[in-house]
Amino acid sequence: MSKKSPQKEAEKGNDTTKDVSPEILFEMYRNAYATRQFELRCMDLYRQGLIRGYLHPYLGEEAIAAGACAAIGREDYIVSTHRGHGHCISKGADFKKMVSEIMGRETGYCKGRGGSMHISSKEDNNLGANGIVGAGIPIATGAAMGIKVKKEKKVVVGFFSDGAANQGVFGESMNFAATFNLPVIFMLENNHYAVSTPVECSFGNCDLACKGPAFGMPGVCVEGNDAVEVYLATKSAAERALNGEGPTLIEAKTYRHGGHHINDPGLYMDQEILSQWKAKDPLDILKKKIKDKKKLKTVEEKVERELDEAVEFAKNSPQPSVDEFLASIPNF
Ligand SMILES: Cc1ncc(C[n+]2csc(CCOP(=O)(O)OP(=O)(O)O)c2C)c(N)n1
Ligand SMILES: [Mg+2]
Repeated sequence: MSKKSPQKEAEKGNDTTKDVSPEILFEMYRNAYATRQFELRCMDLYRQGLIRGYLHPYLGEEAIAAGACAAIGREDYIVSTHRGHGHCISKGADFKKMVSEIMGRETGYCKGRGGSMHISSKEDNNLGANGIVGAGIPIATGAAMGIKVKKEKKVVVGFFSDGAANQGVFGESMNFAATFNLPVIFMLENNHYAVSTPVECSFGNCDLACKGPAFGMPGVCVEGNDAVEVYLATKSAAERALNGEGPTLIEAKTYRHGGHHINDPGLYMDQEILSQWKAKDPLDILKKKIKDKKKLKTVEEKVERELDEAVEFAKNSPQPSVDEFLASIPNF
């Protein structure tokens, strides 16, 4: 199994921060910080028994959603995954509705019926998380086909990870998108694991960006812990798509900061590699690129206040009504 130093991998390339406006840097930091804090609060709520089911933290991967969503417009679409809180937040989701949904409360995005893996928000053009690995990829492709048929100037970013890239539907969607020149960006979050299976054990070629040209589209590999790199790659892929030049595959290399889900201690993870990735934390990387440290602090405090309010709101929200649920079942 290869033990390439992620730090060395990250050190390649020039500093591209000058290509990004201070407003975008702040937007990305706000969303990455909010995601980190959101996940920590959810993990705490889970351990208190206030969240049921599964919880897949996005800790360590925050820069990908923050960078990609900052590069597209509100009118553009995203499709998310089971590890989707960062995608929702970065696309503009409401914290109160998110926490409520995850806690199974009536005030949540799906009235508490969906939970962590089924958040979608029409108002943000977030077509939804998905508990079925890989299932978001054809949804993103279909949405892009819809855009093309309606002759709209929009783009779709479909997020998924390495495990999903080994599903058959990945190849079918990539081929379909390339054949019909669709405005879709396949955002492959290569966090190096599908549950406990490392990419080295499930791919003959671990540089997953190579799958782009194989299907007839560019394949770009970026440092996924650097929001600026993700932003710039997404921006140029979006321009390509909007110019009618078709889809792009972006492989953003990253690493989970823990196990697959909250109850997985991740004992199978190589601790040396994990600590190397933790040393290049996405929030620290972004923070270093922002000069106005005072404003950073203000952004952090505002996010924390809003998240605390959201948790209180969700705790005080009603559980879904059993009568309404039963009434929704035909012939019950
Ligand atoms: C079709 C399908 N097969 C298996 C599972 C069980 N499962 C849930 S998450 C997961 C791993 C997904 O790995 P990856 O796509 O790399 O996403 P990551 O967890 O790394 O974000 C598996 C196998 C599932 N939910 N759906
Ligand atoms: Mg993965």
